[in-house]
Amino acid sequence: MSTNFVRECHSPLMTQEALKDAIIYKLKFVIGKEPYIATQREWLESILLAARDRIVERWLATNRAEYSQQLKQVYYLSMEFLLGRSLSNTLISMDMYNDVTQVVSDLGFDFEQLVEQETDPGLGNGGLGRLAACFLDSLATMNLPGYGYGIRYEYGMFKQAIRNGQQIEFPDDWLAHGNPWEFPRPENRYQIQYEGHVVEQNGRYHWAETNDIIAVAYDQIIPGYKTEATNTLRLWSAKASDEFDLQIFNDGEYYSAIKKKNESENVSRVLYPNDSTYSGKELRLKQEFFLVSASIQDILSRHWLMYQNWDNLSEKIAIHLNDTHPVLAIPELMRLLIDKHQLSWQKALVQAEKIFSYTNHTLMSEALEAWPVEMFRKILPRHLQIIYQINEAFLQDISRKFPHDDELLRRVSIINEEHGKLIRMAWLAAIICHKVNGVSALHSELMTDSLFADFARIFPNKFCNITNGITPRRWLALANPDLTTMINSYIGHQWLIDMSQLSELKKWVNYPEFLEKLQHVKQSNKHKLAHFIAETQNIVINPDALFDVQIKRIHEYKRQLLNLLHVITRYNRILANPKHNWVPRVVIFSGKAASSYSAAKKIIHLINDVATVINSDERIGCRLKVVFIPNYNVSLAQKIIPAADLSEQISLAGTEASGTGNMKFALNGALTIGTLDGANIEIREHVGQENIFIFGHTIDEVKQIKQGYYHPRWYYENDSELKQVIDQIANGYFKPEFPSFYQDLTNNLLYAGDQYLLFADYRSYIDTQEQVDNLYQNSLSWQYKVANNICNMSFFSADRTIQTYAEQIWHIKPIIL
Ligand code: 26V
Repeated sequence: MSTNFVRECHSPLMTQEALKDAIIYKLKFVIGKEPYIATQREWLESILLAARDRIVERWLATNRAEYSQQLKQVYYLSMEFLLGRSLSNTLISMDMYNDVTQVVSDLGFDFEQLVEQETDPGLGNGGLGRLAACFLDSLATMNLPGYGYGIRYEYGMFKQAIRNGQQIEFPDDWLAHGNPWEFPRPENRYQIQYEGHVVEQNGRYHWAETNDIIAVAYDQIIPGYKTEATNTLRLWSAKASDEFDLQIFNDGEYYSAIKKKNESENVSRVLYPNDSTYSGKELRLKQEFFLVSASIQDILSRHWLMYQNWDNLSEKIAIHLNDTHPVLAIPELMRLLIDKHQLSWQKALVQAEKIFSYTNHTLMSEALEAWPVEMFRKILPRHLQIIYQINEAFLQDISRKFPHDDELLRRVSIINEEHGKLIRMAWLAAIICHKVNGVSALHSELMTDSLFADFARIFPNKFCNITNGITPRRWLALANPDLTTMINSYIGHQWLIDMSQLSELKKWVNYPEFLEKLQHVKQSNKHKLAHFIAETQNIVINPDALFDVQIKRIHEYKRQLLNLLHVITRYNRILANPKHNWVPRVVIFSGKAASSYSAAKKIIHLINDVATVINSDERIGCRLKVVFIPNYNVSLAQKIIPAADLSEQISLAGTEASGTGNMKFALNGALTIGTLDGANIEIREHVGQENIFIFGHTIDEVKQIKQGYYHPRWYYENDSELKQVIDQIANGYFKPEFPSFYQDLTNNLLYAGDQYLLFADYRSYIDTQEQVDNLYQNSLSWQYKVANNICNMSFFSADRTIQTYAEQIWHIKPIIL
């Protein structure tokens, strides 16, 4: 990894006195409160606005530099951004953290307590949204010119609570107290058209009589770490179009006008969950078009302002599509260039092919977006024409290159004729984008072997792999200050912008003193988490126990249920052999189930029922505890990950595209127990196979099992421990008041095919967990492996990931500041 962006921050620091004045000024003149009656939240807001002022200078300077240097820009289009809280991140970026902590304490507050009041905007479902946020952080930190574009959902990811073991959902009204980080841009607004019809006149097309909505921009500053460079995340909010409201007002129908206005503003009302399937949901299609139409209009208008020329468009902009959700950007760019700016079809097509690139984040067929043609025609009639025209030209080309292969034509057509005519969005992306990448080595390989096999043959140079990464700023410096301080004391602090320097720690891994320090940091983080769990969950856990953690969305393929089978097995073993010297464990779960995903919800329910039985069984004592921490989000991840000893990454091989939690845990000194899936494989390569616990069937074995006859019952009948666990779940051991409650879960495993092969991987998982226990008993050997994980994590920095995108896909260069 090159270190060309390593530098110190030269901006003059504010004195603590001036900082204090600035905060009090904000409290008085922006919030409008006297210090002695202000609430904690009002103080927080004042601090945050004072911090924001400091970063605005850099923002304006970066924008000026970008404008004058006329560099190529990347635009990252994503339906999700999971930024997490911003205050601490902004402060470490500007090297103001310690000063602010001091000033806040002089004012009589505990900074750590105060920052807990900041809202954590949940504008994403999980890995895909968090990846987008890590990418923005790396882009800014590396001085790369980029914008994020997304939607300013009024309600983000729902808030989860657990009542009687069950998940219940509450709306996430994250804007209730306003959002001090955003800059509303009421003058940056675009008309978003829907429906209507297409009129042809002299070979030109006009989209007429449409129902329109206005998109209004809200900007947020994305600070780069210890650099003057900042970037912008622009989120769009829907506003009713003034004209059509006025018309109805004039007819004297006040209430119906208001109703219409509210309905059209629904487009940015709420984040869609990634549950069953998107297709068929008109509002989702409208939402996706809302994002791309506003963004593309904005990009084109900025380009025109700077260059008054369309010929250099692809030299000056790259647009990246985060999954298929923003793929409508392709026909929207074509439409605007052809219908509005009078480019020829061919010129517009050539530009689009150079401008767009796309990342695939899942191979699961349920998650692949396909829109019914008739619905599409109603909402976006002009875009349907454009997609048809792209498809026809493409199919003609293919039939020339691969004559007499009707099967191939049928397979690669954007229009899937088999299931009542569906538009396959991933096909449109694969045809037009000049690069398509997967997110881990295995995923990218499977992508070109399966989903895109035909396209990989047609376009041999299009497909590539860029393994995901995470930002060490949030996931180490912010989340784990004690480990950060310890690392700094050995190798200085430049590793935070050049993670390859972590390998310098290798010198120390054989020194017991180093390993003991690591253990000490972990222990202190575990105490903090134990404290948090005691306070919020009313469960007392033993901080000396092994903390075994699985936190991520609840999904059958991620196999939280397999984890639970181990928990119950362990429980049975302790009961059967109470005198044995058991290694105490705390098994921690956290994660949300999509609200309509009943199997996932039932898994949450079972985790909680198992926790209730085990935690209150006096025969077990502190040797085993099970905790489900509700309302998983970025802030909670920052608390839990630094305290983990064991990271559960146990998806069925071939199902988890990459995973990024796996990287966060390893960087924070947890050992991984995992399958050979997603980025786990590359983590094993980097940390060494002796420093990770791998179990389960490989992708090739999984394929073989799935091709033949898989008999989950056989495992059940031939493994007495597995049989006991399944019988307990099925017979109501964990729900005596409703004994048959979990039979659908067990029937699904026993009789409905056990789709994710829990039974096939059970035994090797249990045996590997035993190895985990054995190692944990020797603290130095354990910490030695921990140390080897930490110092070999440099590859998993999002800076490396972004550097690769910048060089291989976007062809962008840093701003000179
Ligand atoms: C997943 C599913 C699962 C089946 C039901 C419908 C459905 C709809 C959407 C999704 C999410 C797809 C995209 C996604 O979030 N993928 C995640 O991307 C992360 C960043 O690349 C990666 O680390 C995760 O492995 C991958 O699941």
